[in-house]
Amino acid sequence: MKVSVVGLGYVGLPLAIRLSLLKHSVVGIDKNLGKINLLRIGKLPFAQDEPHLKEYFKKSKKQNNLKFTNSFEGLKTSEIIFVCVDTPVVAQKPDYHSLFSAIKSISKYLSASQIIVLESTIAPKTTRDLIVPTIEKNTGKKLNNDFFVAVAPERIRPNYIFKQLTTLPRIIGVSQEKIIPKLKKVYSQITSGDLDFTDLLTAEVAKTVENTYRDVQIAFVNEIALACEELGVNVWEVRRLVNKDPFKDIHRPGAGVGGHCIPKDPWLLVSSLRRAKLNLIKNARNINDSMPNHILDLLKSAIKLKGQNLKKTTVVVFGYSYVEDSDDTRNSPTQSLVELLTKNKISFKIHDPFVPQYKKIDPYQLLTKSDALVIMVKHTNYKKLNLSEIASLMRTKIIIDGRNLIDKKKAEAVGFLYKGVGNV
Ligand code: SAJ
Repeated sequence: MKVSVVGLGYVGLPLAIRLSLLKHSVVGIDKNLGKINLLRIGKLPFAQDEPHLKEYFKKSKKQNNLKFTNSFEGLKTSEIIFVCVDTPVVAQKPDYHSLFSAIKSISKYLSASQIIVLESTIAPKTTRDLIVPTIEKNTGKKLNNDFFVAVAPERIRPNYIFKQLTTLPRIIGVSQEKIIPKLKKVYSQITSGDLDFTDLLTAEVAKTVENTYRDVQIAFVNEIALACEELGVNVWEVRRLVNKDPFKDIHRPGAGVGGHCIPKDPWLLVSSLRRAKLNLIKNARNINDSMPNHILDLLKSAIKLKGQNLKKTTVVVFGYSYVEDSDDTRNSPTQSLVELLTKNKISFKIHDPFVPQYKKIDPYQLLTKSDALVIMVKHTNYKKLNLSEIASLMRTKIIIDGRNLIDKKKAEAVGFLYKGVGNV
């Protein structure tokens, strides 16, 4: 089948490669010419460490059935146009600049009976109230006569992209049932997971709800962590005991919630409503967004306990990406912590083994003569840290553990003052 993928990011590029390996004729479109030029010469513009991405990209290049371009003209002959552009949230409201720029460019070349599939996560009612009217206005075509629309929200996570793309079930909302067979054909090739067909609005709601649900679950355990700190118990032991109950699944407390999904999807859901207040959901967002502040509070109390002057303290922050073993820094909690440290005039250095600007310097060198180590991301590399060596290098021995990376007793055994989220 001839298909196009618009937006070649963490979602679109793997999808385009997957479709090419499935022998479709694919046009990969992105307005960023720099990215297109890199892809044309077989270079990955991002996620170089993503499992399988390099290998599958190379394989797909050999097949010569995936063309990269910044022109939308190539989609004229596509039966399906997958839209995978970013849909960020700014000040708790959807920012659809990329989405509308893509929709307008697609409209210029839309021909007959094409299916536009929205894989980007969008607020409920966006397709019906914004996207379809924009296409009809720009083309004079009519939905379900001249073109069709589907909402098939992506379900991938950096570091597990191909595993999730090829196995997770997919929700597919359709503008008309007659496009189900064609979508069933292509998506049953993409993933071995169930395909659940529904209407456009239900698909939009289900996607925003699934990530909102996760955000509330994480906020719950972050709040329990604060309670455990006050009560003087270890939240991780409480979590272990509670999760022995097979019907419980308490998530992991930590230094905050980042990424391109969880922090924004609750606001997409909230933005679609006029009456329902969703107070629990808004509070959960605020709790998760406050965790970097809590990290700062733990740091300040540790420095005070050690009788140090905050302004003369050097802090080393481990982890800048939003999640372990990934270079993806979107909405990273460490970004918020850095702003707080700067505001409090606390000098800091950052290390991250995956993020280009922070991976070059040796972490032990960075820690030399520093006063506090703040762990924000549980990168696998950090699990091999030599605690006694670090203790001998640091000026003041403080560890603030935002991800339960370090064993508190082992840290204290080599002289650290250890404070972890939910385990102080
Ligand atoms: N986090 C916690 N505690 C947890 C889980 C995550 O603090 O118990 C933090 C992480 O450190 C990170 C953020 O939340 O900063 C998001 O982590 P995530 O594991 O949810 O990873 P995401 O953002 O890539 O979430 C995606 C979502 N998938 C899609 O949107 C398709 C989410 O619905 C999945 O549940 C998640 O991947 C997953 O579990 O794979």
